[in-house]
Amino acid sequence: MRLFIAIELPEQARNALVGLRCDIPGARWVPREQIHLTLSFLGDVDDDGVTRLTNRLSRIHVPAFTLRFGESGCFPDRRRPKVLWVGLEHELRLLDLAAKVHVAVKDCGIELEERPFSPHITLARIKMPKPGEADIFLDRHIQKKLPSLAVREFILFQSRLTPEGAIHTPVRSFPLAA
Ligand code: 2AM
Repeated sequence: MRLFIAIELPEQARNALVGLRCDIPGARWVPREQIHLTLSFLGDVDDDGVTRLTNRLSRIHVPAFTLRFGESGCFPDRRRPKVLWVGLEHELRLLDLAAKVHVAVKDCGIELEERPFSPHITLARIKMPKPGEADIFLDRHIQKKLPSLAVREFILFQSRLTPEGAIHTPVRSFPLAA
């Protein structure tokens, strides 16, 4: 199973993020129902690995928290904007949760890219970006007010790749502490 671990966003937040879409040639906007905050991308994991992982993830203890949106940006940079995203303020409990998820995944023998966690929500991908193409998106974001989000759980998702795009299905959700 191709897996990733993420925080699902409430409808209201997803609607607000959809409101940031703008006309950029070649941009593929993430479908509204798929907008999420990735904590960790695992790739392919076998059935035994999934069982170990769900046991291990269910032992993570982090209290529920609230997230506030931060600045928007693009990867790798404005000259080559391949991924357009909205960032989140660096809430300590989010960083704690991401670190604990990372350790749990590694404890299960699953290899991870050793990239530092950079909290962001991907809204669009551009295959062949041109310099400055994301500027309209980055400017639009400055003018909009986004709601804060209450985070009460994190979710292990399966991602199936199809010619029409990825299909994300929740495998199991893990409630945060009250
Ligand atoms: P991101 O774009 O928000 O960083 C599910 O595929 C999620 O896992 C994607 O939305 C992507 O989140 C993240 N991800 C990280 N590395 C990935 C990779 N190598 N392949 C696919 N998705 C990856």
